Amino acid sequence: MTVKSANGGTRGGDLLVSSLRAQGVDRVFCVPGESYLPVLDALHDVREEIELVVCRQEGGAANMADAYGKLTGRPGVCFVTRGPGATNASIGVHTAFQDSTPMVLFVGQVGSDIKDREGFQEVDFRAMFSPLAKWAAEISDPARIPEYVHRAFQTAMAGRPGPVVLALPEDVLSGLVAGDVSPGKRAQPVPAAPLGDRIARLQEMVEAAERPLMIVGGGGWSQEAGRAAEIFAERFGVGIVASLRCQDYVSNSHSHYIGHLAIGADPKLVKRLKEADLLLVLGSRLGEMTTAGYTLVQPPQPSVKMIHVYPDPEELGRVYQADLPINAATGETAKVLSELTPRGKKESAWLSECRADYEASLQPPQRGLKLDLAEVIVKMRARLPADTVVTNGAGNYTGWVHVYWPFETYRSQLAPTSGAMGYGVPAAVAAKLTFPERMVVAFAGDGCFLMNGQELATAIQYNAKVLFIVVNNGMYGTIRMHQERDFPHRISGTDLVNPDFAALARAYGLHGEQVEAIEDFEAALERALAADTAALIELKVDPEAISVRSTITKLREAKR
Ligand SMILES: Cc1ncc(C[n+]2csc(CCOP(=O)(O)OP(=O)(O)O)c2C)c(N)n1
Ligand SMILES: [Mg+2]
Repeated sequence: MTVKSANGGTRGGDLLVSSLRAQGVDRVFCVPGESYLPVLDALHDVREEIELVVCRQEGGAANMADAYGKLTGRPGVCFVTRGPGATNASIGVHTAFQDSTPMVLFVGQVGSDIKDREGFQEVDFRAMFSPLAKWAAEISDPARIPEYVHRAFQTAMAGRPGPVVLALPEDVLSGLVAGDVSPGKRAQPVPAAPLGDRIARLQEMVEAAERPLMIVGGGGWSQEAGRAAEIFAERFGVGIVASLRCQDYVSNSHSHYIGHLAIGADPKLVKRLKEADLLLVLGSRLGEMTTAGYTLVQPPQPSVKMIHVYPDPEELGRVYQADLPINAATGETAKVLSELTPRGKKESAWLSECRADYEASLQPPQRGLKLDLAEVIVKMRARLPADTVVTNGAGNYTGWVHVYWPFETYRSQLAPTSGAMGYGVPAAVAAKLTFPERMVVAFAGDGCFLMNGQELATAIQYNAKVLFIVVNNGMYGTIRMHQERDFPHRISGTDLVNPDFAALARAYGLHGEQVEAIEDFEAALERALAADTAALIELKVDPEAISVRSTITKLREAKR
């Protein structure tokens, strides 16, 4: 494929858009800026091929690109303007980095002729994004646009996936490239296969173990990889544990799935983890949240035997010195593992007990609340399809979603392991645009919702029929929980005075209503599902029920 030049050359903006098409890009998320007008102009010519989703804040746009990357495995693309746009978008870059999501963020930049004078909104984006992105660069010559775009896509998907940032000086976008030019080849990620001798050793170690557990997580997964991991677990009698917010990597109804590690993990699962005599860590970094602050598995030399499979060799041995490090893609490794034949099958009463604990944890205790979020989630899960995409951001409300919503299919959960508030609303809009046939539910706390609630306008503009659930407890609950634990009764900076969320939703053009008692929830849900537009249900919950397992009173008493 070549791009024909006309009137003496091809404009940089057109070449950039042709290069995006060469990468198979079908949708880009943006907030416009005068710094990249030639790109917007070029997108006008291909509006049938590339949908331009215009957002209301760059944090929303970047989170949408992250969600697109998570759902498709190909980089989500986002365009923002210079300093103010880039600083707003940086939250999405950080999330994509922590979540190993492929993403390419394009940032407008001042013209090369005035560079380094701190011109209007000028920032050194290479320096700004270097700790947040896998690669941050600035294109200096329009003729090299296809080369940079190809490398950006390749880098975003290679090894441990992640975000790439490319700055676009104005003159590069408006400059002309003479002659016919190639927009470049489509990037092809090359997943590394595990070495045979390592897999043989892995098999020996798994077969020698009495209580082996596999911890799944990280980037580069797929429905097939999850299924392969399940087959291996079944054949070798290995329990499966999900890392923080990776529950949807395997089917939670699978006989070998035993729960997930998260902030405030189920104490029974924590006990099981401590009883395990082998950990097969597949794709997870075993981060701070998954390991309860590096206490469940202690670096640098864990007391339990450990096999660590990871796509980036530099991660192996960085925090954990595993007994058997394996540098390979998780999907490739899962496939190889699923093809192994065990030498004798072990029945494990211990594993059956682990599974029984997990199943019991799905039943919420009676807390005697007028509106118990646990009951709401159980009702929603029963009513909605198993492949519903569930999104959330950060806040204690996410705890209920994680505990009481069992996931069945890969990427039915979009939730930032970076713990970034404001993720769920834009991620849900992007999910609905990516998979219009799937049900999409965004859960958000009252705090979390208002960090990107403006994207309700985007949901309406693009007819993304998302169901938003706002869990209103009148506070930044997570922080209040820590506050009451450390400084009981001394409420400082954690109370919120909220708008009427249902009325706010209606003002945006959504169906909006408020629920205060569990007996009213199901009817409200039906009305929301029947609405012609996106819908929002505000749940007025009791702030006393501060978390899945605790109350404000209990926290205060514990400190006495
Ligand atoms: C962008 C961002 N800012 C601040 C925080 C710190 N933080 C974590 S949870 C939380 C409160 C969340 O409140 P809300 O959404 O109302 O949920 P709740 O805990 O009340 O259920 C805050 C402020 C964060 N994680 N992300
Ligand atoms: Mg709250």
